[in-house]
Amino acid sequence: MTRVWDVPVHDSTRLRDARVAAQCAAELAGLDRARTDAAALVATELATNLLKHGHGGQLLVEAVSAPDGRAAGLMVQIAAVDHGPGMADVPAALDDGFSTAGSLGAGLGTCRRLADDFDLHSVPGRGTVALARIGGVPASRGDRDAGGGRTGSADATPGVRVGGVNVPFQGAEYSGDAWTCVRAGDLLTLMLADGLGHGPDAALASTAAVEAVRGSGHLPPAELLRRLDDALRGTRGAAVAVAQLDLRAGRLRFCGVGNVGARLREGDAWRHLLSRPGIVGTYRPRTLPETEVAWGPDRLLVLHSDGLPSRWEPSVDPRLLSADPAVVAAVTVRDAGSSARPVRDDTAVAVLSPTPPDRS
Ligand SMILES: [Mn+2]
Repeated sequence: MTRVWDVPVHDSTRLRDARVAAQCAAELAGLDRARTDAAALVATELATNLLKHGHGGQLLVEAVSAPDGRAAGLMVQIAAVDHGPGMADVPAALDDGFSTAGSLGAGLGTCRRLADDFDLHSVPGRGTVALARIGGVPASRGDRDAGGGRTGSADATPGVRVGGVNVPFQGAEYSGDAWTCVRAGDLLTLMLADGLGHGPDAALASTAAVEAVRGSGHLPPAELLRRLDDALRGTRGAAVAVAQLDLRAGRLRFCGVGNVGARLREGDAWRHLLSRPGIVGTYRPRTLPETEVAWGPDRLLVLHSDGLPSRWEPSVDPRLLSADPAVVAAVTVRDAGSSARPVRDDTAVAVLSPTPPDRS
């Protein structure tokens, strides 16, 4: 089941919770002592940063798959989300020693050095999302310091990255939503499942979907959904979206059942990819038509559960095209929410995005 630590950070008493969350997620991901310590330090730094620069915010910690589709191990993902004043100069903020609050300026630079993946998106007046992933493989730190992303992985997925965030309803331990990504040959399959309702029974349904997708990444989306329909019998059922990118052909195929959202960015325009009514595991639609579109460097795909209001507005910030996909997901959740329209369900957002040229 998707365990998420949702830590509200509005005073220094929560710094310990941030650290403990990272340690628990590291245990779930099977990290060794050194990487567990790194995750705990990054969580503490990002939480401290929320207090110092963001007027408080939210720290989301979970164990996730690697963004390049590598099969090996889970990573600890730490997302710090705030509605604070933002940063006018992100590169300067990432330099060790820089701080607008006058102390602990080494924080973000330290996070970037310790983490396998680090990204920061900040808009003055809107807020900041800082995202770090810490994995168990101490790969190519020298490469990263030289200015690239993580490089040299033999089975890295060229040209595309996946990532997401999962926010349980009312800070619950488990989310009824889940997403995963599997690679089979040239096919990269992204699946997002929203177990009916929320709570543990919803989490059981979405977890069954994640498990059924593993080892089925060679199936086309519609066929995969039929397999999921069998796998989810006996559970409460789920709404499920499947997007499959053929990396060689540059084509994206989509098929969804139930109330799940899918938005595709094509250059400056966004379009909805439509799902069929139904409930995977309970009520299967008679036909499962697939939508097929071209994929390219100006494309971005957002899959989301109905915790996100259906009328959410995609950000037009061009920097998000080159941002870490989990940053895109976190910004989407943050900017779709409002105190006038409280969330009534788990919210998961998973994003497929092009890899910027300097990282591929
Ligand atoms: Mn839901």
